[in-house]
Amino acid sequence: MFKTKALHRFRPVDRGKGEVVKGVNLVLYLNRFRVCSARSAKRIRAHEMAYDGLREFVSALEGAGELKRISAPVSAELEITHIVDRISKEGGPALLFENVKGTGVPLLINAFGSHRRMAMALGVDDVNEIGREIEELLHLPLPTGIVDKLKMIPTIARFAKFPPKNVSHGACQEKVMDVPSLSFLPILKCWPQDGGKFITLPMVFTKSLATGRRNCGMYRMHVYDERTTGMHWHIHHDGARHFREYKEAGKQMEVAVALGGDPAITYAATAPMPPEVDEMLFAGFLRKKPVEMVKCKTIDMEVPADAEVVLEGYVEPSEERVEGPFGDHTGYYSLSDDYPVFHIQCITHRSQPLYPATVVGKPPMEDCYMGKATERIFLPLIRTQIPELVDMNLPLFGVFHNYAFVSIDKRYPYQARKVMHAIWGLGQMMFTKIIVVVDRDVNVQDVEEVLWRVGNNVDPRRDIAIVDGPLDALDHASPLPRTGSKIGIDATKTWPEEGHTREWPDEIKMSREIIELVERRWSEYGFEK
Ligand SMILES: Cc1cc2nc3c(=O)[nH]c(=O)nc-3n(C[C@H](O)[C@H](O)[C@H](O)COP(=O)(O)O)c2cc1C
Ligand SMILES: [Mn+2]
Repeated sequence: MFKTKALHRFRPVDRGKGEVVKGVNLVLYLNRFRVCSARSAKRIRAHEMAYDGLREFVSALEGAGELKRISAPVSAELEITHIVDRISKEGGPALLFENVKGTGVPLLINAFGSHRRMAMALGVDDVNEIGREIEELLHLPLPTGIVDKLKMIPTIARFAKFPPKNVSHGACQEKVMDVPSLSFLPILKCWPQDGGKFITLPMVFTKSLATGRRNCGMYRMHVYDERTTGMHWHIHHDGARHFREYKEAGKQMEVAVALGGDPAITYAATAPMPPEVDEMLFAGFLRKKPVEMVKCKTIDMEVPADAEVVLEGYVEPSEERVEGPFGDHTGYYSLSDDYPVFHIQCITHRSQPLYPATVVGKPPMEDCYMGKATERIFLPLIRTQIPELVDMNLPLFGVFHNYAFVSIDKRYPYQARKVMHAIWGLGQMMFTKIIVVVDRDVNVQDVEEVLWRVGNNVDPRRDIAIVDGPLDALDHASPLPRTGSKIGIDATKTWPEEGHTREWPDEIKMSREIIELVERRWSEYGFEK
């Protein structure tokens, strides 16, 4: 009945037994790394996964038949978008546009745009490997006494290899522009009604005024002129949180933007890390090698040394400008709104830079695969908060925040409700507009199966929870920006304790003996095996 979908590749990660550490905070969990049993130590990936910059990744893609070079001249206005859109919908390769009209800089796009390329970007065969590794680390026993704590030291030392490392030189600073100008880059105007050109794969670096801690988030940048862009950090994100500190203090805020580098670093900028956890630490963990950071030329900020291009500048505490509209990953234009403004005072770059970009639009596009990697990598961390969670599917068409299909090991009445509320209280999962909860044996990666269960198992009045709360800034249906309602659908088997006193029928299943008998006799009936 249920078709096999590409998503089937994402099978649930086997759940280990043992103690689950509380807290999604990566630093906490890195710091709590406990006694590492010899068995687990062996299973932790030991080889290096790091790419020495974006070019090495391009070579790897090319070697794997995952890259197409396009030498025909193309325009950065709309034309590239439509090519990439067609290629994305066909499940095609990464594209390297070598001749973008008006600039001498080649443009790399769709480099993350498949499950395979996403895995390659993180140096694994399958992103589930990273999920499993985190799962194992989380299930190492917690230290109980002083001896156990001492035993942890070698484990911590092992992770100490991965924090970012400051270096004095970086390829990203081979050239310093005399007069900074964005005009040398093939920046895209993505969709017809876009408010202008947008930098679409930027790693935006900021520091907290209060703690000095670094953040790196991916926030698209509307180009106003050669030296000025928008700074589209949504209010729920860490860049905006840092900005509020500067705004309250009435201080100018230094910001650096890096483009390119090891794709694991770019991915880390998109990952929903808890506040105050350095994405560069996470990138180091992913690539099994510290991220090398180099100090900016004009501001007190460090950026990945292997980046292609770095923009250095500042954001004024009270300046705002209209940002957008922008054809967004929801498949709709996100409405224009007032956002802070980024002033570029210095640009450094490699001597022959490569410009990384993406186009978002109606799914599936490149960002969907980044989202899917996040789903797999963060599942074990989410389980530390929601231990009954068996599997989770954030379907591509759900654009990260519209839908979550989750299966749970239900052990008490109303547990599905508890899970919904836990999801709505969990970091960026709080934006999930529609949550469907099913029992543990349901394959949430099969959307048809989920909808089949919903149809059969739900009594709408009883099984639906509607709550008010924060929503993603991109939600255009909510009555107020960033605020509206969310729905949870409990499609688990309803128990008598939940008010269902009628009998609940069993699902139809054939007995094992008959299945085996028919299997044995299949060719005898005249069917092909
Ligand atoms: C291609 C792409 C574009 C994105 N654009 C934005 C954006 O313009 N503004 C924003 O706030 N988040 C954007 N995001 C999401 C954030 O990067 C993501 O939520 C990240 O976890 C934020 O990091 P932070 O929690 O450190 O702020 C984008 C993500 C991707 C993959
Ligand atoms: Mn962050």
